[in-house]
Amino acid sequence: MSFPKDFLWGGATAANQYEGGYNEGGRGLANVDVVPHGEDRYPIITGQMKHLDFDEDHYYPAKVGVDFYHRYKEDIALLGEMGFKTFRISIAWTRIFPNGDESEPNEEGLQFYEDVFKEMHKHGIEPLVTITHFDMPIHLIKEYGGWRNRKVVDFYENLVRTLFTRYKGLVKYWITFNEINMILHAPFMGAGLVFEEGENEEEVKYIAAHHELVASALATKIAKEIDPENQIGCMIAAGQYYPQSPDPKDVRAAQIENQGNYFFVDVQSRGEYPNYALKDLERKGIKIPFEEGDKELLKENTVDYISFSYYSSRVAAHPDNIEGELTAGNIFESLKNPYLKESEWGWQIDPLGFRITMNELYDRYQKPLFVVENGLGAKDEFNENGEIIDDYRIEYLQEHIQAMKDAIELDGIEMLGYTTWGAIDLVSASTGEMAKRYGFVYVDRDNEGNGTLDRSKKKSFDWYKKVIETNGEDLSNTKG
Ligand code: BGP
Repeated sequence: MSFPKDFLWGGATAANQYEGGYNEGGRGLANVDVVPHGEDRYPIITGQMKHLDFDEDHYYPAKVGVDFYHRYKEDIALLGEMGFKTFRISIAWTRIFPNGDESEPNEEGLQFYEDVFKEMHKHGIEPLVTITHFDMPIHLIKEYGGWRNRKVVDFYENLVRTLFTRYKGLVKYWITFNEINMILHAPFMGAGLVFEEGENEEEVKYIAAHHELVASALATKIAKEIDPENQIGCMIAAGQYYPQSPDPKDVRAAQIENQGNYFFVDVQSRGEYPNYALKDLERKGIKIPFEEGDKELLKENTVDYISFSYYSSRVAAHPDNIEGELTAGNIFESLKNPYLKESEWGWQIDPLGFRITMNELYDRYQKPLFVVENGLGAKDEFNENGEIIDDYRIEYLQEHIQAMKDAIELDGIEMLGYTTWGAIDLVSASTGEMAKRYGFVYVDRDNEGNGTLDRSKKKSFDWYKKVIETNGEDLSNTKG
């Protein structure tokens, strides 16, 4: 048997794409609420366009998400039926602290998640909780400038202390920041950053990153103080960069890209800034605002496990060597890999790259890995019998689960679990579309917000159920 017997099979979601109920239960407004669907989304999530309020000209998909807020019992029952061992959700910070800087939490928000966690346990599902998934109170952006401001560390501390205290015994697995490296690529989503004209954007991003890294270590410390059973993970958007060719200049370009991502985990898992980053920041004249005690805090409070998302590998080349075109892929830019096929959204598909990425991470940190996002975003259509036969999704998952099995069985990698992205269809983070679906469960809603929000099972529902039942031994699928 390759998968450990307590392997955590499940699925993953995020409040801003899933939960909705944006103005209910005393909730405040968050950065992700005001991110619209459409062509302005990208300049907004990258911090190039300032857009901190709703307006009449845009449609805002996060307001309703797919209404987990009202339908959590139905959803959790469906996941229970599939045999889920774990379910990853994130906390909407604004449900707990509507503005972010209050001293007392909002009881209605705390109660909501308590109900959700209890419902999961009723179905034998262990919660996996992301504390911040592209999510922060808009007030903290308007008043403090987001994570560029050190004060936000104190507000985050207040949030995590509240969560760890209230959910002691209900939640064991935590992730401090979703895809922390996304701060470099989508800084408004990742850290509430909006850039002023002429400012050194890279410097602002690294200052904000330092604050998040300090906050993450602080959360780890508090989590253990409150309950030593707590397990804390860091989380990156992973995907190994390959060199475009064996030209050492391309190999070096790929190494630099990889280090750019691993930087965050190096700090969170090894407990200190790696030398390559210190040197690079120094050359660029970027000063990290270390305060007294930061170094010790980072060193003494490293994470228990390494979690990550994996959708694709990437390709890098030295600027003089670039051949071919860029391809889409989880907000990062990458050169197109001619050896790979791609999804309808141009994300390239590379199951062996998944095994390569797991090996890189495990060799580097030697801590258990937790795959907390993986999956295929695709358009789904009902056939004449009213079914969705999503063999393309099953095929993607089969190949990736097989790669994970190889990593465990043949490479000896320790793995805690695997949660597919968007187990129930939800809003896409990069495009704001509903048409880009990942789920085993279809949700009746379109890109413009029409639809009943009703849930229905896709073919992959029964397939994943069997995968879980056999602990990953039976991945077979009868096509059609
Ligand atoms: C990751 C995010 C998720 C998610 C996923 C798929 O970056 O952590 O929030 O949405 O990617 O991306 P998309 O929704 O753009 O297809």
